[in-house]
Amino acid sequence: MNVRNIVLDKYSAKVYKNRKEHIMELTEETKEQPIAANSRTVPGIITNRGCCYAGCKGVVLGPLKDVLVLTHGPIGCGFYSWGTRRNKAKTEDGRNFIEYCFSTDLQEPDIVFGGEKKLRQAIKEAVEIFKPKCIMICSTCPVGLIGDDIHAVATETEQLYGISCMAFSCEGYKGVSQSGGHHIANNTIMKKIIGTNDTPPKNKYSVNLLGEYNIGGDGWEVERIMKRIGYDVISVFTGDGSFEAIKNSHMANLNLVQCHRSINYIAEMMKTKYGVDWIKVNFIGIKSTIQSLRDMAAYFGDKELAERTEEVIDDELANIAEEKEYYYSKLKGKTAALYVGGSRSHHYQLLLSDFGVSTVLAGYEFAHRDDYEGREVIPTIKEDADSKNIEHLNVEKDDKKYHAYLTDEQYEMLKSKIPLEDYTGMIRHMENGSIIVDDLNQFETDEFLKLLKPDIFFSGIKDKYSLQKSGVLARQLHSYDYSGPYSGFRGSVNFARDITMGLYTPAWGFVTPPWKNRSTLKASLAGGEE
Ligand code: CFM
Ligand code: HCA
Repeated sequence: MNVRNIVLDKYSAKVYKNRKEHIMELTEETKEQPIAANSRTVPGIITNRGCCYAGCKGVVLGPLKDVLVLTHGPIGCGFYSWGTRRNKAKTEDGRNFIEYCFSTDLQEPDIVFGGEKKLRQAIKEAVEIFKPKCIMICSTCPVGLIGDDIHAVATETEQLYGISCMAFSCEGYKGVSQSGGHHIANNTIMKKIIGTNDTPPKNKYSVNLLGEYNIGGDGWEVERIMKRIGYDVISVFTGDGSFEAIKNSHMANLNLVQCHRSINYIAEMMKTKYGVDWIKVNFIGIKSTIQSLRDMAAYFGDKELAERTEEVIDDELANIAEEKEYYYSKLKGKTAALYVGGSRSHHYQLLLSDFGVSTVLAGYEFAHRDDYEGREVIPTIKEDADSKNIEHLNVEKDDKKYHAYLTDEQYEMLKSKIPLEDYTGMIRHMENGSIIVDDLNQFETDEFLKLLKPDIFFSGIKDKYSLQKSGVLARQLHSYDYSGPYSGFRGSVNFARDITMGLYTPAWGFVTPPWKNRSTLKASLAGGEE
């Protein structure tokens, strides 16, 4: 029996029927088959997924440093999304709200009698104390259930205080994961922010970096390289990003999409409305970074830019050459399992392969089929009640602000050479014999661990400790275990250093958990005997 079936066989018939569609053992044949994704977790299964509010407030909006993001809900939602994602930001013009946790702290009486009064009061306090230019109100589950009209309060706030205020109905239960929240955030950023300021870029190599959240300083490392080459980075969505910069983002000539899962909606809508082309980039991994920089140069089609790109690549490579070789010698032949949100499990496999590490299992928490199978499958994805529940914005061409950098002929010519409006799915880069799992759960993690025995398991905070207790090295690919940056050239050797340290200090393998050599349950008989 293959590894996939050994794990699936332990399920009841009902769960088996559901989970078999989400797990794939790669062969020439299965490679072409669809994988089930972006659907509800079976109730009762311990999933690692988060909620819609996490995707909207935590992921996309949270990093905007000049925006006061106000959680309308009980305090736990705001508190547990406070600072945990490590999206770093430098203060500009004296405003940086990302270290704060703003919440209306709803209590039972507010749930019974309505929370709008409290929301208005919180906004009043926030305006008086912090004087923000923009407030974003994010609602959590109970707010949706009691029906507070956060959108009306946002309109009222704009009139009353003369600032921008936007409301996001991103109640946790909406959709099946964080993914719905990304979409909700994208829609309002598109509707209300992009295109509201028209300051011209400094040069024609003007770009926005989309889907880069500056975790552990990744975005800064990418910007450093791009600035060395001569690009004008107009805005970043949204790591170390700002409301002010995003207003102007439609003025750029090219959108670079790092995490397509969380931001592809904006990339598509900006192309339709403003004519800004987008390409898929990946600054995780040495080969991937080089390829992305070359694709960018090819897009602009300028000899000088292409030469400068090669100069910078050579110099950056020379700076890491010695370390790269050393870590390659340490890591070559090791195996890894990766389980992260919606794009890193793919990106990091490419970085691992730079150091000779192969992947035995990879999965996503909330990816859609295109993230696994490639963008071309989008027209074949069936909508369901949950996906229909998230608004799909239809934007139209803005005749005044539309600007296309390429002619139609240039576009067609480049389309076959660089990933213009395209990304390949993760499966395309994986070897036969490896396992792909959508919405991996605790039971499957334990089972696959025993069968595949990877040297290292990359995932998140929820499963990290159980992995370590099984004697396996675990590294968090969300927070980087408080290290980083891992992007670009320098980042790749930081990453290799961290996993080399872990692999050559196999502390977890030496620990015998208490349940292995003594009973952890104690009870006494009625007579007092143990
Ligand atoms: Fe994109 Fe992200 Fe990810 Fe994501 Fe996330 Fe994240 Fe992630 Mo955690 S935006 S999909 S919703 S790359 S927060 S920075 S690490 S699950 S793989
Ligand atoms: C989120 C945020 C998260 C959680 C990380 C983890 C992050 O999904 O709400 O589970 O370890 O990167 O901070 O993905």
